[in-house]
Amino acid sequence: MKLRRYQGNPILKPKRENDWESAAAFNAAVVRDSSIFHLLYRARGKDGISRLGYAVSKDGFNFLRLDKPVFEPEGEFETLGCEDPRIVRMGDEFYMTYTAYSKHGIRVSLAATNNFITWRRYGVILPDVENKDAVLFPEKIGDKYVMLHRPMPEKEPWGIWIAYSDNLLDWGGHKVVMMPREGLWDSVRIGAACPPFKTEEGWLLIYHGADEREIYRLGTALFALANPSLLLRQQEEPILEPEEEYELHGQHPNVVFSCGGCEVDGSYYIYYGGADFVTCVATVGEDVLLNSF
Ligand code: BMA
Repeated sequence: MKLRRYQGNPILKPKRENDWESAAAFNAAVVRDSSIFHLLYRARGKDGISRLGYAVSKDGFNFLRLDKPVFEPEGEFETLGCEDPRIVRMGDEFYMTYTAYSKHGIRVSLAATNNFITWRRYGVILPDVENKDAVLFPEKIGDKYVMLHRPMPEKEPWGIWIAYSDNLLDWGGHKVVMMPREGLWDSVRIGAACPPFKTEEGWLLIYHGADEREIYRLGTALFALANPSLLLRQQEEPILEPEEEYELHGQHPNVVFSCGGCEVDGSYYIYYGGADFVTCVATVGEDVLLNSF
């Protein structure tokens, strides 16, 4: 089972005329709300710093962009940029986890909004360790907020961990839930891509994996609904791998890397970065994906 690429990819490219997004526009988070697609993308500027840009769409393929970033580095943990946003809706708020990058290292941070323009910032939520690829589950499970994240110890392989919280700020119960698989496409490091989708069969996770040759692909796994630390099934084959020109060549060759997806009339729309340079989208029927496990 493979995702179907949109023929008009890439849907966002860097814009020369705007310094802040002139080097790359990739790795986007998405939320679909009241039939509008809200896309927050990682824009890299001439200065090498990442900021977040905002685009909206009625159909998920054609986007209108703002000319200014909506989220910019702030404070000592973001001096080198804000990267790779992931968003979930909980109640009337949208919560965004993202990577704060500075001389202190790479940290998971949190912010919230209800309009994508103004933000409440909570700062670093997983202190003291190099860490990224954090996604929140879109609802509390057994009275706790739940997150998947990916610590980066000195030696690989790097796997996906789970953590729990009462207030979204203090996290505990950290435990490995999935590790890279030797000899396969995800042998060196893996990390959550989109926030998990709730399905009848379990929490569907789309994740990225890299191998020894630094090729980034996307794969799928299912976790138990009531106990999301329990890995039920994992597909052996990737659902998307670099093949097209815009995935093979860019800032980092051979990369498909996703931070967001949404459900649209029985399909998943998966947004992904091509070669750390442009934003693309690919789709799949929800049944087709679930039946492929
Ligand atoms: C990861 C992140 C992503 C990037 C990917 C491939 O570690 O930095 O932003 O897309 O590597 O280069």
